[in-house]
Amino acid sequence: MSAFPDIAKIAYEGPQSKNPLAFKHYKADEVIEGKTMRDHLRFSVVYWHTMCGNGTDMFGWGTAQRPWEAGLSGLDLAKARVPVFFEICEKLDAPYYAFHDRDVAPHGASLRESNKWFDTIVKLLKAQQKKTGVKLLWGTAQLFAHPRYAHGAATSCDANAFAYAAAQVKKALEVTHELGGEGYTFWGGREGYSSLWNTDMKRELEHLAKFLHMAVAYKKEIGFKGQFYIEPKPKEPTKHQYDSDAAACLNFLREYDLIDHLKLNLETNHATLAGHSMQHEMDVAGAAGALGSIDANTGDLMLGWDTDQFPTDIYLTTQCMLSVLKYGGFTTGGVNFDAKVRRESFEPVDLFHAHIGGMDAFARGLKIAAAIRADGRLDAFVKNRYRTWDSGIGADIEAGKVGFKQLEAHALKFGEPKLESGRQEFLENLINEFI
Ligand code: XUL
Ligand code: CO
Repeated sequence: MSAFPDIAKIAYEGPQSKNPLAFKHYKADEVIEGKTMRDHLRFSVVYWHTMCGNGTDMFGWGTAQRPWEAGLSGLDLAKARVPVFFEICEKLDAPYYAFHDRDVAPHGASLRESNKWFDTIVKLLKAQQKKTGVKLLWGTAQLFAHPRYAHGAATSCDANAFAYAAAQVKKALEVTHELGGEGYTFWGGREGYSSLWNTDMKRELEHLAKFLHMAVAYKKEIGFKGQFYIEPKPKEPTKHQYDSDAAACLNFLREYDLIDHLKLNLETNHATLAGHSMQHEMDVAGAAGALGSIDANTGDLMLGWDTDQFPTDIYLTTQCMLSVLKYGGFTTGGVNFDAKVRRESFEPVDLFHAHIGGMDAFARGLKIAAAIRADGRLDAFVKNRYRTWDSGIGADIEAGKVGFKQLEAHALKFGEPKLESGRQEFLENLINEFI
């Protein structure tokens, strides 16, 4: 039985199409820089927003119309959502999905009951994966909604909460492995503080590192080969999240000897909350060899919180895809739509409009990024800007051949450096030639 009898599989109709339920730019089999769009973009649909989001906000009830949920609750509701979710992925031709343990199955009265319900749903997920060919990009554990995590999970002041969280991650890792997941994400929803008056920050960070080392050990023990990711976010829900941005995460991973075990899963709205552009975050991660995956969404710059909107800004998707191509493309990661439809967009069809728009925006970003690279002027400009480092004194500095004394001698002889324009506006205009 179809939940969307009026919606056919979304087809590519090209830029001239006026059909809102067609792709204008995402042509899965089109080859760009030697790889299909499908393989470059590795689109993924999230369970939490797509199936569980109901439009609730701080000021109002849910608005979403979800006919497949009528009269259902608990495990029955969880069961009913599974085929609907996969119908959406299949109709969108999205090759991947992502979930938290407690989105797909409800919280039980005990850990044992939660695990039992989770197992029931995992069987259904597995069957649907087989039927539709949709694969798991990454799994994760929800360690932030339940009151037991009010003070944190891996950074809780209570060792028993830490243990409970470990048990949840253990199970989520087993399930992700069982479902052939290509990765596993850690987002520390409550790993931070609201007040330093009651917080031993050093001890909490050490605990977080211990927790991740235990996860690395358990991953090895069960033979899970997927990639671990840590997802930076600066605030919301806590005042200060320990994993605040890409640089803070990398510093944490290096300090605690975890750098070889985790890459970053970067999210656009988290980047902007941190006061960075997504391009900045991607470059920080990419330079460290840690660009793993992206949670593709966008914030509203008029609002100061994580609005998780679908990305439609071509400028943004171009920047994202330029970074992805620059750092060699996704391997285990992908473009994961951690995004939700607006509270006012409450009809089921809005879920399709949203994902189609995001996929088309990224397809355009990919095509534009490839065109900018093929054109070569941007790269040539940057290369030329650094030319004094390619030979002579610059090359000697980079090679570690000279120190302050030789540089003083050079400066005395060379005299005043000749200033050249950075040409920002020229380059912004150049980029706009391609948009
Ligand atoms: C929260 C967020 C999470 C993570 C997974 O802002 O982005 O949904 O992506 O826990
Ligand atoms: Co996210």
